Amino acid sequence: MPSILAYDLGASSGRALLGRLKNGKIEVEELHRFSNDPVGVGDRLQWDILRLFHEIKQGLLKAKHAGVTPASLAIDSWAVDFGFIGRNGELLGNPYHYRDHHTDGVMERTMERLTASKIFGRTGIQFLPFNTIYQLAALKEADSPFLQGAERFLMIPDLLRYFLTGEMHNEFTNATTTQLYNPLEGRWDAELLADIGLSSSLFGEVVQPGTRVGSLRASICEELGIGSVPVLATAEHDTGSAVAAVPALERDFAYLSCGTWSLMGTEVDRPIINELAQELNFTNEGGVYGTYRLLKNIMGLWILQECRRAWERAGQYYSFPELVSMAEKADAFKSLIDPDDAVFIHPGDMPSRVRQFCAASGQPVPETPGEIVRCILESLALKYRYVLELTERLSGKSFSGLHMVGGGIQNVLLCQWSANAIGKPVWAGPVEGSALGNLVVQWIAQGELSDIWEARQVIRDSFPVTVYEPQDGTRWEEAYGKFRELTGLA
Ligand code: LFR
Repeated sequence: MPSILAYDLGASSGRALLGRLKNGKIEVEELHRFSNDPVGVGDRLQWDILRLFHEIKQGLLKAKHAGVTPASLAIDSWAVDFGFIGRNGELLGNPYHYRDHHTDGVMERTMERLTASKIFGRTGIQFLPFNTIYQLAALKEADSPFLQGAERFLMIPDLLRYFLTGEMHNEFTNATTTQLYNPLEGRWDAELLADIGLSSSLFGEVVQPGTRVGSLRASICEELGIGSVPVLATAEHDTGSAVAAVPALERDFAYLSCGTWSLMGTEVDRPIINELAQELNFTNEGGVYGTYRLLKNIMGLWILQECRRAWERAGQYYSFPELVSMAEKADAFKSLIDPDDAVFIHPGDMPSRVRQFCAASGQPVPETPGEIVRCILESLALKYRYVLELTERLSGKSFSGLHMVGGGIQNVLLCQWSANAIGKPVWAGPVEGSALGNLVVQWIAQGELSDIWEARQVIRDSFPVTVYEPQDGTRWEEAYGKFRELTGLA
């Protein structure tokens, strides 16, 4: 069986995985892993896109050294971010990081001008201050020279694919996250684009996951000394790939894709665009094979990752397992935060922000790293319960448990506490959700797997799922009451 290659780029690290289908099971080999370090230059926080492209080439070289010519490759990454291609076919500037401050206040202004119901009604996408629409509106307001020179708009995987193949296409799952794509009409929303003063000509044909979108340019094959490889579009939004890989057997399942972000929701056949969805600020991101992800972004392990970086800057290095073990020893439910408070979005001194949140809400102030991490993880688990209940209310489904996928499930304390908080079992696995979703979409395109349900069964047969049964119900129930009171979440 030939091998295929999946690149999965997260906000803090990327990896290249080689996948093979053998006797109905998936075998994966991690070829290459690298950090993704955003770089602050002047006032802007930017992605080091050329470094990422370099790492993609390293993945190809490692495949060559392993004696493998992949039958195809595809790339998925975080959503919403983009770059522009100019008249000469070159990238204009580095893509900005979605956590950059240039969008401060832009969402509020745009919502007022266009109205929230128009934006949501035409896109079904939740309001997040860093959505592409607000990033573009911010560039427009700033009269950005990049925008002036732009001929084409490409999102991160589109861009890296373009570097690899020389061909420009916008991929569907990622395009929907811009809040500029109209799923009801099945195209970019020309009216919203006009509202923010952008020409539709920047936005190209939208291709579905599984489409062949070129092959490696001759210059890359020559540089690396390799043969040409077909390049496919997969579910290029990492969350789209992660949900494609949820090893569910039942159609009505709830998932939590757990990484830098926690994305919780359910898969639906058509977008749910109504007043309740808008009021609860749920999203309908495009998925594979006509599905949509009715979900909500929860701030996720970002707060913990950012605390760890702050401690590191202060000269105290803790590994994640160390932090989790310190949290386990700290007192339970001393103080709680709303992880989705706007103070936690931007990079910075996160331990101070957690302390300030607790002080301002009249709670004991967590001091030690163990106390802070405990506060973050308990609060996340409680927020999961809240969002799971909203998902049930909005979708009209009821869930017997929760599938958790992604790197965050290596945090067993979080998995157990999530089960405790929701009072239902958590089924955790696989860890490499996005990369596996990326691979199975390629296999379906090649006819190696018949459809997404066969793919989910094969993933289930190939990777372990750890079951966490809920414990300690009464204490978590009490804590949930306290959490809702404190955060004002009705
Ligand atoms: C997760 C993710 C989320 C998206 C956020 C920003 O990696 O793709 O789905 O809301 O990153 O792009």
